[in-house]
Amino acid sequence: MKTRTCLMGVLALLLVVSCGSEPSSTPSPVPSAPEPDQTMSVGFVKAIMQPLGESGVTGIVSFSVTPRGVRVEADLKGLAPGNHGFHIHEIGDCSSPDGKSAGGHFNPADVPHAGPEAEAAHAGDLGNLEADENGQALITIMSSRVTLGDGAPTDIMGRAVIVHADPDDLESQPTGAAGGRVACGVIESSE
Ligand SMILES: [Cu+2]
Ligand SMILES: [Zn+2]
Repeated sequence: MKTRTCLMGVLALLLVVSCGSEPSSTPSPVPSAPEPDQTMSVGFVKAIMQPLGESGVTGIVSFSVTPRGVRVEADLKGLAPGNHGFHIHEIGDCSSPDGKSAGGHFNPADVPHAGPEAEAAHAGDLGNLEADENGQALITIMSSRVTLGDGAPTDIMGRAVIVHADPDDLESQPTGAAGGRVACGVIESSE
């Protein structure tokens, strides 16, 4: 009787131990990180356009990342009616009164100047803005030549947007003969 009680006690102990141990399980795979939403990660990106000299041209240019490239939405006023060259320039410095501090057209691929529809063009070649009779220009441009906030050679964050006095002819080198610079703004994230 004593031996049997002891055996039962051992069995009971084994039962407790086996019940207490966690069932072995295969480790669950680490969930893959969700695709980053680039539109969110770069925040609200814009260039507040300031007049150069006495141009009186002001406005805002907003940037967002889409699956088809960077969307550029410009809303400017104070322009002479007609077309005005519209570019991203290399240096985010609008400090000089003529805007020359912004440097030349943003051109990481080292190719000739052209228009946005051309097979090859400066990444910063956004073509022209057309101002109406009231001097306002509203335009949306999609660019697949630039990126936003990714640190790539094509990244336009921190560079400058320039609006010119004259139309960009989309062929003259190296700037499309677009004349003087009438507004400048640095591309910045508000976050
Ligand atoms: Cu320009
Ligand atoms: Zn150019």
